[in-house]
Amino acid sequence: MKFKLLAASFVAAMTMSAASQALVITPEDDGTTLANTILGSGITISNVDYTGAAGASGTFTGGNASGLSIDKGIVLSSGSAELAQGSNDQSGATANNGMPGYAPLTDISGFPTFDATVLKFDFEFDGGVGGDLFFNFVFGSEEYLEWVGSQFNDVFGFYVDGVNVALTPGSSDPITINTINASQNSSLFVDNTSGAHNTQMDGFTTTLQIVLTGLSAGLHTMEFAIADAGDDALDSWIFIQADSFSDTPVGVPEPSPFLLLGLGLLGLGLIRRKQAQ
Ligand SMILES: [Ca+2]
Ligand SMILES: [Ca+2]
Ligand SMILES: [Ca+2]
Repeated sequence: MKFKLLAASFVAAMTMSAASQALVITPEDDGTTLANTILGSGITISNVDYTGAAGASGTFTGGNASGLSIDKGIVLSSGSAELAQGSNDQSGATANNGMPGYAPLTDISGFPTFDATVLKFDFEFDGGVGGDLFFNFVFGSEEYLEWVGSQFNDVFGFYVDGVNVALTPGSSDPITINTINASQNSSLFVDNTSGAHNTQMDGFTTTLQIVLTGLSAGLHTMEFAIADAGDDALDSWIFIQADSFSDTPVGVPEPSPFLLLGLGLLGLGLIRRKQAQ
């Protein structure tokens, strides 16, 4: 009898282990819950506003086991959040949500956008002072690799005070499937065509870190937005690390800090130009 119980426990443990070795996504469309999940130290948020189709966003765990190098956090998509779960058994997983696009993302993509999901809030540094802003993310898409270079240029933007700070490291290019892929900025790209990683995404970026230094005291606006481009099919996702939206860097990821610092400086330069206008 005792042996049987042990055996049953062993099977249960094995099952739990298998389940934990993959990305697990729980749908969530409450903007405050989403925002609080990524909120880290030194920052207070308010005025949360979320727009998205049912099931377009969620929280996630098990990212590391699926090759994301971000283990938990939130996911926003241009289709179904849960579809990013593995395995990679389709080349074009899709949810057509019938949602409108988003003009700022259309500007970035260069093509009409559809199925936009937008999370926005105000933030300020604690203590009534200025500070630095950091957060970590991964972008992935079913548009990889077939539709790279086409009008299906799925896109996202991270707008701080109205300026997109999600730029391809070392450049002023936005991050889209046309700017980070197997042939451009390939050191920042993970090709999952083979299904080696337990996620439906055909390709995704390495973990990238946003670095914005020297933000002023007082209220700032933050906006995370993602959309399909060209048509409403073939989902894309952004994964933002839990507790990483902070005044101090969390878990400094690859690639090298040098590239990431360049990203931050470019973003700051854009903000300065905007404020000077
Ligand atoms: Ca869609
Ligand atoms: Ca796939
Ligand atoms: Ca798409």
